[in-house]
Amino acid sequence: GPERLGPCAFLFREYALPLAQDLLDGIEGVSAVSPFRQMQTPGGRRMSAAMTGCGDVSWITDRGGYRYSAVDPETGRPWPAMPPSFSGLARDVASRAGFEGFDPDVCLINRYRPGARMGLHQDKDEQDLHWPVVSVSLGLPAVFLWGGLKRGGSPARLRLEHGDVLVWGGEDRLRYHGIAPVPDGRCGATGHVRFNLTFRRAR
Ligand code: MD5
Ligand code: FE
Repeated sequence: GPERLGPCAFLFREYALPLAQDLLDGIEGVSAVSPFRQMQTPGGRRMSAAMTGCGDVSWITDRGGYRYSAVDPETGRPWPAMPPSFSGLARDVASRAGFEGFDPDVCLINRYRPGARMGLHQDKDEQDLHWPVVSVSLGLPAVFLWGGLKRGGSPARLRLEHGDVLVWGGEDRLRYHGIAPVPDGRCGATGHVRFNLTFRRAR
């Protein structure tokens, strides 16, 4: 069973391992249509993690702010459809964590090369925060930073490895979180790269 990280936060170690090749093939297919890109923050900085996405909408950031968009601004086209292996995994693991009926409409795909990171932030651009976030780690290990509901204090550190899956819901849904700079290494499945799939219900 999962490890409990909080009242409503669960870590399913290696849950996605049997599906890893399907998921990596899905990432390949999505990124062939909507390529990975390093987006700009509203403050004008380039994010070190590169992103793409699939589903009805995906999350974007530019000088105009953070938001969900049905159109990929790089291609001017809708985002690729979510592969069935993606939505099936998200639905199954969410129900194991007690969220029956989770039907994600977005999968944001983050790509971290060595040195890339993600600063502490909350995920709060979604309309209905009672749905959980499901997060799948693939490739190089990374240290997940995991704070409280308010900014400040030193976050807990949790090593995430290839195949690990997290579910954040309920009172843990709005925790500050981030990824420490990814150390260089080599993963048999992905080479020098970490991917993270983040499933959400945005609308
Ligand atoms: C990552 N991505 O590893 C992380 C995993 C993002 C992002 O943070 O926004 O793309 S998602 C971890 C997460 C999601 C929602 C809530 C919490 C953690 N939490 O309450 O700690 O690329
Ligand atoms: Fe986040």
